[in-house]
Amino acid sequence: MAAVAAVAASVVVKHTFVLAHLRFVPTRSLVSEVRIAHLCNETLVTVANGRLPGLAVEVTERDAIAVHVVNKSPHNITIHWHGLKQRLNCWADGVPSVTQCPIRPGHNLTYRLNVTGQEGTLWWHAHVSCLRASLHGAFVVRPRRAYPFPKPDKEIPIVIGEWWNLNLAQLAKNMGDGCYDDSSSATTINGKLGDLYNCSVKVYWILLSIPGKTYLLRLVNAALYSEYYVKIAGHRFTVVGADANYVHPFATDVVAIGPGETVDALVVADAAPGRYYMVALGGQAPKPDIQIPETRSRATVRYTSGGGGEAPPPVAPEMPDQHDYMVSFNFHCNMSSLRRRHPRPPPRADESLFVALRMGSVCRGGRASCKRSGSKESIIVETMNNLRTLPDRPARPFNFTDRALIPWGPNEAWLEPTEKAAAARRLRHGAVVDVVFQNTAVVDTDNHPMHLHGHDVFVLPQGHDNYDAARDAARYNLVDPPLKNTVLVPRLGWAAVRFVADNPGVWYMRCHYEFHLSMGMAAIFIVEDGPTESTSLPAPPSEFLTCNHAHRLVPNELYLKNTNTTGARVNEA
Ligand SMILES: *[C@@H]1O[C@H](CO)[C@@H](O)[C@H](O)[C@H]1NC(C)=O
Ligand SMILES: *[C@@H]1O[C@H](CO)[C@@H](O)[C@H](O)[C@H]1NC(C)=O
Ligand SMILES: *[C@@H]1O[C@H](CO)[C@@H](O)[C@H](O)[C@H]1NC(C)=O
Ligand SMILES: *[C@@H]1O[C@H](CO)[C@@H](O)[C@H](O)[C@H]1NC(C)=O
Ligand SMILES: *[C@@H]1O[C@H](CO)[C@@H](O)[C@H](O)[C@H]1NC(C)=O
Ligand SMILES: *[C@@H]1O[C@H](CO)[C@@H](O)[C@H](O)[C@H]1NC(C)=O
Ligand SMILES: *[C@@H]1O[C@H](CO)[C@@H](O)[C@H](O)[C@H]1NC(C)=O
Ligand SMILES: [Cu+2]
Repeated sequence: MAAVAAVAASVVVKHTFVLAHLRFVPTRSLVSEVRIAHLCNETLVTVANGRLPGLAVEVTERDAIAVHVVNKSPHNITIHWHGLKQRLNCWADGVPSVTQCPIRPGHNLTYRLNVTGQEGTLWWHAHVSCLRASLHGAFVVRPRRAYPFPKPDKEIPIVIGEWWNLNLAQLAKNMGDGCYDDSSSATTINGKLGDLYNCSVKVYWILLSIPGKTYLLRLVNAALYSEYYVKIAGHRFTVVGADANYVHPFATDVVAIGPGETVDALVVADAAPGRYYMVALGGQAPKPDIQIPETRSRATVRYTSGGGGEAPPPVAPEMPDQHDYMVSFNFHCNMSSLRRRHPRPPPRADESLFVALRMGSVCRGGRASCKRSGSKESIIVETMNNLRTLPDRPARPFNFTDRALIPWGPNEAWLEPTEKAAAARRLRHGAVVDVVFQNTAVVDTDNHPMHLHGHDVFVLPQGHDNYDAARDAARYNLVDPPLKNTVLVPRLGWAAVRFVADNPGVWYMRCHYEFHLSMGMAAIFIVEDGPTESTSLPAPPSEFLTCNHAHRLVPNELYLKNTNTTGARVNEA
């Protein structure tokens, strides 16, 4: 009876996404939500339903959702439902050539989704290289019962993104050709550039705060390139969730959010009535690493009783240094899961992987040897230990976080050689898997937001420098580690995660910096079927059975037959 009641209580939410090409026309006046001024120029972008960001999908936990995607753009498209666990439903995960064939121009596809046991903020985005910069939106899952904190008076999605003057298909092509010199033209907050850019809407009002009320900000970082530090002058955040899992509430004046991450934070409108800037500042590794121009945008928070024509200028927050990566490290270390809502991790792992995240280079034209260290003879790639089977450890360990390797140059050329390979690893159903992601100083020293599809991971701890099993495994938090789908692996440090491989299917694990992904920082976990029908992956929907009507797909083997993943592997020669 309980099961029947649960089904009866859930609602089928239906959405239609019409993907189209829109030309944003420069204008200096804010006439409507869609006529946005973008840096005094016209750029052709692909968007859903004519909006940037796209529609926020809003559902209640346990709803069934059907999203009908009609592709009227000239590109092959898939839509990934970022962070949805997609239990027994990897077919709707939206990874081209891994779980489905892309939706070709003029074609359409219905994604059938369920959200069970997840509450908070997720998001959706195109899973075709750089097009996700304009094809994305929030995916809000409200609780069926109550929030584990006082009910907010209002909820506001805040999607941080990037605007590119460069055509996004061209950007993807440049990356495919080994060119990583492009950088975004502007940072956006809910698609708006704010008042720091030319030809932009002079002011973007983000809230109309009513004194004393509590607002739930649902923050999403949809950017291709940058982690962001977010502050609101005169206000503090109480972080209550991340990646659609509740965290033990903690107060902070700055939110650090990596690409692919989401953060739910309460803000009380308790400042003096007036106007306050909300600023999103892109963080980056300090010199001598290669630098990109500073990225920053701002919106204005206004109280209903404040801000008339002659009002004083908005108060600006004091932002951290864009190079102070400890802001991000501290923020992420302050997360722990809300114990009354989430389970403890299993006490021990069945399998342990040590994955060194690093760059390398491959010779152009498939040659065996070439000049490295930035020579045109080689292409820079990203690697994850990579062998065809994603081995347990890197083939050639080195002092991963040796500062002498910064900046990139001839002194690390010997570490560069790698090869292209597709990295996949089979996992037994129910296996408890530990992955230690070790960041390295080879070529650059970015944080890496590592995103696993189909599962949340417990972030046991993170630390600086080289992981030391004898010392660090003893410090694992097995009581209340936060549950995430994207773990930010700190620069010159490491993060250890644990997950239960209980969702049969083919699941992507990738870095959420788009240029790192395009350079090959991706691998596949193939989770085997369990012993019963209810632990086995059903057959794919009939419309998924063919790519170009060429070959029939077999569950769990789609990836192996049809991969175009470009994981690189360490050359052991
Ligand atoms: C507008 O875009 C074109 C083509 O990308 C470029 O040549 C031109 O410099 C841009 N103009 C401005 C004002 O940014
Ligand atoms: C779309 O993908 C198909 C393979 O599924 C390929 O043949 C075709 O060239 C692609 N079209 C575009 C516009 O990229
Ligand atoms: C979706 O595709 C089917 C089969 O190709 C077609 O019959 C139908 O008209 C399409 N629907 C829309 C809304 O484009
Ligand atoms: C989603 O849930 C509904 C109701 O429980 C069920 O009928 C449907 O098959 C589920 N869909 C998927 C894709 O799992
Ligand atoms: C705005 O335009 C002026 C004049 O063209 C230029 O000097 C300035 O650098 C531009 N500012 C930004 C932020 O692009
Ligand atoms: C939590 O954040 C504060 C700053 O808000 C920082 O001082 C502190 O070190 C952080 N705690 C941990 C465990 O990192
Ligand atoms: C690794 O490099 C760091 C920083 O350059 C250095 O402090 C440390 O001693 C090195 N460790 C080993 C084992 O060589
Ligand atoms: Cu990365």
